[in-house]
Amino acid sequence: MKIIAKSVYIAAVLLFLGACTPKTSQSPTDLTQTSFIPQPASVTATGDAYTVSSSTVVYYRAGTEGLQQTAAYLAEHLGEISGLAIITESAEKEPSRGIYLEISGDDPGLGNEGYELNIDKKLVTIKSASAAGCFYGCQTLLQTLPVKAAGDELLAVATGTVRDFPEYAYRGAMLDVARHFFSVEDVKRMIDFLAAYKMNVLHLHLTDDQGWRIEIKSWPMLTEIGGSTEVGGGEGGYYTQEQYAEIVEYAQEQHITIIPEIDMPGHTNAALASYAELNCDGEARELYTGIEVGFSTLCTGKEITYQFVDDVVREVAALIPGPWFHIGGDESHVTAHDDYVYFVERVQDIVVKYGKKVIGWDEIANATPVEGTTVQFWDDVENTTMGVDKGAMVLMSPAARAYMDMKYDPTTKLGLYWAGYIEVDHGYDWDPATMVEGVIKANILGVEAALWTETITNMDELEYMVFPRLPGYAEIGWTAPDLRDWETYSLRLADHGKRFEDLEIDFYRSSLVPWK
Ligand code: TNX
Repeated sequence: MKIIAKSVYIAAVLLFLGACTPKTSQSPTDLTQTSFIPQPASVTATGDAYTVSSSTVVYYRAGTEGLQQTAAYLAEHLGEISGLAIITESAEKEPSRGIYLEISGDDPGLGNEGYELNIDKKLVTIKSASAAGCFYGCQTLLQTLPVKAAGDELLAVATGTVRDFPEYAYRGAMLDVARHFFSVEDVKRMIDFLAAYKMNVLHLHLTDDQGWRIEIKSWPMLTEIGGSTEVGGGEGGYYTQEQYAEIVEYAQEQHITIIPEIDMPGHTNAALASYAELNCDGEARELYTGIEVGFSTLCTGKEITYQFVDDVVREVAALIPGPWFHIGGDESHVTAHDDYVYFVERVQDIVVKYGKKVIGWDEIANATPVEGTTVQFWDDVENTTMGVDKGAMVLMSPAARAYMDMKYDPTTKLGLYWAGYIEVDHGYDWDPATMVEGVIKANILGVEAALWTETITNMDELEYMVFPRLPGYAEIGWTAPDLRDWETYSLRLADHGKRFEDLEIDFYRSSLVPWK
């Protein structure tokens, strides 16, 4: 009886202790077991753990511009994960404990955007030649933690070192806000998705036959009339210049460049409906809410057209700190070839005049590109190699691999399939440097996955098409091809399923991925 009482007592004490001690069951000690996406260049483990606690401070090297914002970003996210109030502080030198960010250019092996993340029992350091690199190091650190901690879960991170740098300078996604309009809040959520996977460009397809989505103060009817509808006849919408600047700033905080696209001379029905004088016959077109392409063109022979383009480029270029301006140029099926070439050559001079570099869909290679031009490969190999022969760089967006509006398989309700079905493995398993014969890595600026929105009407639908393909495109842009293969990637992607759930991302549960 006495013995029984004693063991009950011991059991009670053990139970009590168990309830008071934070759960360490998840405490990882092998950093190489973390499912990082994109896969870093190198990960080594030292077999211990660092713990985020209420006394954790995110320090940043005093006097380094841009780092304070990144430190604040990390502290905010650590706070959200843990429920703790994590503060930031500047430091004159490396502290002995906490998390410390520093810009230091003495590691040439990492390039400008690379970083080294070093995790010790007491101290985590992230060092890079740039604030962007430190930001990527923060994303790597965040991937060692859950998106949301469960209750009193201990936030432990395995110790070791990650040394990492990107394969391509440009790692982007495109969102078509013309066919269906997406709000400022929606675009910000998309920016968060990109940032989590170290992508650094969001290309906004701002104008098309069905809608004009950016306020142009000198041509106000573009949005008043041209922004008033969308595919299917919904009410459309547009960004004021102030809202657009807000998007640009939000992206900049996460080291993402916004590229505006004004698609011309085709895909311009919304403009042609807004201003009669942009049409060769001087008659305004009806607004269009269908999904045909290739039927509209600006009047390339009229001077007013170039005044219009000059005004639009001037106003939009003034809103963006980034170097690129996208002029579209695709599917101008009703513009005569010579008129098309004449138009593109005049427009590129306007873009250069306002201090920006030209990007256009691969058709623009039919013109003689100005220096610094990038052609975006989507479908036509001949156009793309012609662009390279003429000295342009290439942005890789092969429709058959990187169009997120393509259905996953024949049962996918949303999306199109003119470029084929793109299951998650098919979207992942390709190499930009061997995609187009005659286009080698040195010609390639980077990779961009595109979401056209003829059939995508809201954020849930967007998420379903974007996830889980987007992290794959991020990895193609970031990770060297010899460190990538579908087998190991699919296992890492499976681990990210929990992250998607916690972020309330409505994703496609492909049967090819062994979700947990
Ligand atoms: C082709 S890709 C287009 C777009 C469509 C898309 C649909 C490109 C440069 N043009 O206008 O939205 O297909 O997948």
